[in-house]
Amino acid sequence: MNKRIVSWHADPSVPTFKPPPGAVDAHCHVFGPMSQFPFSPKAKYLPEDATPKMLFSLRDRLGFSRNVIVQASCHGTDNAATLNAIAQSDGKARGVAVVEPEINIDKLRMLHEGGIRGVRFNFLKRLVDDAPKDKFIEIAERVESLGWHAVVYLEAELLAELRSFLDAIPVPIVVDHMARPDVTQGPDGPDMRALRELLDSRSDIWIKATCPDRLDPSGPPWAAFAGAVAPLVADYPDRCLWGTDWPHPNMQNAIPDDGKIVDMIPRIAATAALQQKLLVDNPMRLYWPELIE
Ligand code: 0GY
Repeated sequence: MNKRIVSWHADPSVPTFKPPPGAVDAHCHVFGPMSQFPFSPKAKYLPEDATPKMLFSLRDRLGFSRNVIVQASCHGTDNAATLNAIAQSDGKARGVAVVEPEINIDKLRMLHEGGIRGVRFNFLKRLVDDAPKDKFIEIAERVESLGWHAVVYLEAELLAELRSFLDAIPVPIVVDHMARPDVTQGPDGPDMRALRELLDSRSDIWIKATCPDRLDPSGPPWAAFAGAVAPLVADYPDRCLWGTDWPHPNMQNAIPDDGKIVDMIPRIAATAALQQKLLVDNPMRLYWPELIE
């Protein structure tokens, strides 16, 4: 694993869709720069640098105002690259960290000071060596006093097996990429039904309506994704987030054009009211609640 991988588009198009003022890209990452922030020895991929400057320039090109930077698995539990990006953002970025189970409340408070508002629990075997559920619950209990939420990354097949774990999380839960449903099953397929059942079990579970490129094998213009996801956004309008997923880790064989990903938004959130919730009101409630009037 010596060759560094580029997984992002060199020249993304300017989208036709214009996001509402204050729109938040609520799922993106930074990589490195490696010279300053080396990757974890446990990293499962070795990306080229995807720097804060590149991320903020993409934000402006796509017409967004803010970013939520999610700690990527290649940086392990060292959140320095994510914190560095937040610190360079002029207050326009916040983040989600990945932490060691032993982390104490003082270190968590320091992360909070640095702009972190959530902790991520990753269950994807191709990305992490282990996912200790009991430790994750202890972390979730520890972050409750900070007002954080838990971001979980898992696959649809794991929803049933992880249900008692999810039930035991005492803070709001955000499900990355809707738990990766098979969107070719359509809006009423077993994966979407299982996700809806989870959403109906608690009012504080949110989803990211993200990653047409990852989830729709038909490729652009990602018709299966639009067909499966639009009804979900319509039925849970106050609990959906949206993000580019830039720099698209592990998508080097089908690198998406971020402008085209933004142009998906009206196909999953058809009205201005839904777009306002998806892109502004909902992410602000989780990441910048103090700015809500
Ligand atoms: C994503 C998806 C992926 C990678 C990571 O932390 C990560 O490395 O999240 C993936 O490979 O599916 O959300 O960026």
